[in-house]
Amino acid sequence: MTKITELLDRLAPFPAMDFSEWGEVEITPTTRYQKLTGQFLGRNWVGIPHVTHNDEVDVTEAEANRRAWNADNPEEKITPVAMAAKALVEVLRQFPMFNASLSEDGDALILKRYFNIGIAVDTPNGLLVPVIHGCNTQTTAEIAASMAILAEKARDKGLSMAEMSGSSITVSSLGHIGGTSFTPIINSPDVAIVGLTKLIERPVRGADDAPEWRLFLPVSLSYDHRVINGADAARFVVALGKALNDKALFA
Ligand code: CAO
Repeated sequence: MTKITELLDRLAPFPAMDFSEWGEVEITPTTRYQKLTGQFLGRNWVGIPHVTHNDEVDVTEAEANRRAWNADNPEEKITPVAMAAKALVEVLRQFPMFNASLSEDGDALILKRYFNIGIAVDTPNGLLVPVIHGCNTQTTAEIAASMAILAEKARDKGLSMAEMSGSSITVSSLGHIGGTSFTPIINSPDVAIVGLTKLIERPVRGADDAPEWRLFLPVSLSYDHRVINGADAARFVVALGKALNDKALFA
């Protein structure tokens, strides 16, 4: 039997390189955040068997609801990411194994009865993940406001450890920039992460075969395959699409 450590020992080492051999270079030190984030991302990528499920959910009604809300409530603007956080509460209720962590020895699954959503925030110093605690007790507009405050704090280096701890699941959104899918790295001890990319409008076959323009949100769900199976991941994303279009999101 071959131990995994022996397999790793047989791999070629990363070479030490002098890039100035090929032309002019500039060397800048990595930030403290980059170092820390790199250590966690590297650990999670190597230590967790990731699978990414890609799908597009029809959010035509959800976006119409959001636009109507924002027009009526300009002081309480709701973004697609806040809607996703609120919709995830409902979906986590339906799929409790996504709101779980594996015990350190892997002998038990800890099912969480709280609904705290982590949000990946892009800051000049690197990636940070503040957590919106108690999303089940907040309206979507309140979640949007909490998210804006935490994202600003993250960018101003003002997040405490408590504000970055205790997530149920994490959302990583590149939707305001672009993309059609990507592989988000699970934010351990979560067992899944929801990646969102840019809304896309495309025609589908409507009544009497007439083309009908619909709006789709691309969703890339990475999950820990030790805990979650592919069929449940596919169902989870379908349920997320349904929850996003539910008018109850604006109650
Ligand atoms: N498709 C199209 N537009 C979208 C969208 C989507 N999926 N998601 C958001 N948008 C729009 C918003 O509606 C908003 O438009 P308006 O200004 O016209 O209203 C605009 O994009 C900007 O939104 P925002 O940035 O204010 O808020 P947000 O909720 O979309 O995102 C946050 C907040 C914190 C998630 C984001 O700022 C961020 O930092 N994202 C990067 C996360 C990241 O780096 N992930 C990668 C991790 S792996 O390296």
